[in-house]
Amino acid sequence: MQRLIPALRQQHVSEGLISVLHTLQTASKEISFRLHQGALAGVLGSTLDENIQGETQKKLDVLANQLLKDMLLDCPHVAAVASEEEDSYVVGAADGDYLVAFDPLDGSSNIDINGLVGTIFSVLKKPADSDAANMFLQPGDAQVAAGYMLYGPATMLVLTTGQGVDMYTLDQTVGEYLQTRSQIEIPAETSEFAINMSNQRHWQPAMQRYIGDLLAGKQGPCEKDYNMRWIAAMVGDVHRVLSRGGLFTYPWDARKTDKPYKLRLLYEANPMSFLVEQAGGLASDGEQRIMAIQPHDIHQRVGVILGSRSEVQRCLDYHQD
Ligand code: AFP
Repeated sequence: MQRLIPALRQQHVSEGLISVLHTLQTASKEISFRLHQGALAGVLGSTLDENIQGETQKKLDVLANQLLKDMLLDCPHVAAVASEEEDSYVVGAADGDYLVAFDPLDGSSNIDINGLVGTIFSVLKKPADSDAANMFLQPGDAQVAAGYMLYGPATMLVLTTGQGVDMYTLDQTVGEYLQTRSQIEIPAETSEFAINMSNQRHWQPAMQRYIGDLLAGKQGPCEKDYNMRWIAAMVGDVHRVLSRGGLFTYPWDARKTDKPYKLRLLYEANPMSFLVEQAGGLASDGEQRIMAIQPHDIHQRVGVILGSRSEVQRCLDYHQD
């Protein structure tokens, strides 16, 4: 099985970008180790602090964020980083040519129940012209690499540099990511969907109609029975979609008038959309491709409908009607 760096060189990825990706995978090994120590590492539970999202920070959120920030800012190719856990971006190497946006530990609410969590990352080129304040505000189509590390029974790295999606599994005996699946293709059809059903009464009518028709099964307009999964960690749900197909959505809902969306564009929706499109799926906010959205803020949130092409299109058709 091929190791990560030779596989990236075989794809003619630049040495600068390889250096950034190598830094990310190195940080992930430390995060994986601490997570797999669980309570023994004394890092479970919450801090007394809140992040800019107004969310209580878990100890591992802070640890993962600090580790990734320190290591990336020590990489000569990284000009700046943006993190879910940081109010604003943090400047790195003056002549670095890459920007890295990341969610250090997606699925934090799963940490204390030993559930799936992961690190999501998105890599952009530092624009030559724009002023520093707006350098991260690039559409997802501008990404040069994206992926996630999934800290599950196996620690996995799933990655695209625009040449398809490859999956690597961490061989704990030698501390190397080895390629275990390459050129992932998401099945166009599926009978599996992922949504937090407890929000059903708060969705827009189109999503209520769509999900209602899925639940109607064989006797309904979809003429087949569906299964449902909800990991409450986007990284776990998207990994299932990449691995066997499915539709994942976190749509608009009316619970908080000032915050109708949950998922963040720059370091959740865009990187996952890059992976899904590279694997032959669709990723939309309900009206347009997610990667076509022009960001206005590094922490902006967006609706997400992604996965198997035919099923996402069916959902979008309900939103067109
Ligand atoms: P946390 O990181 O705060 O646990 O949120 C995870 C997440 O952003 C995304 O990974 C999940 O898909 C979604 O939120 C789960 O949200 P609900 O807890 O509302 O189901």
